[in-house]
Amino acid sequence: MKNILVIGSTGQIGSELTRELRKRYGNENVVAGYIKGAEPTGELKENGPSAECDVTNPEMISNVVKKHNIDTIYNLAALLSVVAEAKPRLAWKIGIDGLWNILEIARENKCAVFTPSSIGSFGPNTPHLQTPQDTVQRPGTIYGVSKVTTELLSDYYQKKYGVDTRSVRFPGIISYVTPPGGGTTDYAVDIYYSAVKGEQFVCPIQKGTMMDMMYMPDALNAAIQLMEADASKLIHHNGFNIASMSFDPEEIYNEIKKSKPDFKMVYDVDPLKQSIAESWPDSMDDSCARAEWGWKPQFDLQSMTIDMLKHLSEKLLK
Ligand code: AKB
Repeated sequence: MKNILVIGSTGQIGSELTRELRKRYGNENVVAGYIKGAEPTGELKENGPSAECDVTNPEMISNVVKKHNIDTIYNLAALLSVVAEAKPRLAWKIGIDGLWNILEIARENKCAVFTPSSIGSFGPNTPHLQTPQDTVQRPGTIYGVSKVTTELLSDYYQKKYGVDTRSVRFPGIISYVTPPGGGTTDYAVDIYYSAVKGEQFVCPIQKGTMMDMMYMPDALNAAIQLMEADASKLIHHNGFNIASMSFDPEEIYNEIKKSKPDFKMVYDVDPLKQSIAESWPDSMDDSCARAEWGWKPQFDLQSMTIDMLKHLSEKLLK
């Protein structure tokens, strides 16, 4: 039996991950952790337990872990890449001081911990094509610095204290449920909203800039499947490359145009987003995740676009 705590349960990934975990493990066994000002509402609040859980407050987390007898923590508290550049100290406080708090509590209470890393953990001198699992990681953003530290600190707790830490490097995640906020890959979500609303899309990323992306159902499966994987088969523990599709703005635009032929896109490149995007991989080699725990994505650009347009139309044009 699992007792799970999702920290950051009202965010882009957290809101859907909490729902999926409740489906698989039972509503009452998954606690939706939130911070003041981002309380769960609707189904997330009503279907199962929730608790205030601020990663910067170790006593608060420890009390929640003990009260609910938690054995697995999904730690999704983080600032995304663009917003982190504006608030580097806060990004570190949440991402790293917060992670330290969680790892200490996990050590004391024997919890497994999932803390996502990102394609942002790579930098300009990482090989950009089919980026290998183990390669140069010298990012130039505070987001990247904190993600490399996340991987290393999680590995350290695994080796030194035997805490069962695991993580993947998420690409840009695309979903129609909760919008992301402050990321470099957000354009690949925003473009679908414009297409469905019948508005022209102003793209902040230059034509030809490739980035890895993933549809939310695959991202959720990756997190849960890795946490369920047989530990004896894992050679890596943290920072698994996972990949399903890689495209530039023209490719996603042209895919949407197959269903929305009148859709228009123009460019107004944001220099910060563009410089971050250029420093990230064009495509990742995820063969270690496939070999060690059976990672296999379901969606490509075409099937994701059909599903996104269908669900967003239902949501926005009711
Ligand atoms: C971001 O753009 O900051 C995130 C990420 C790829 O980690 N979506």
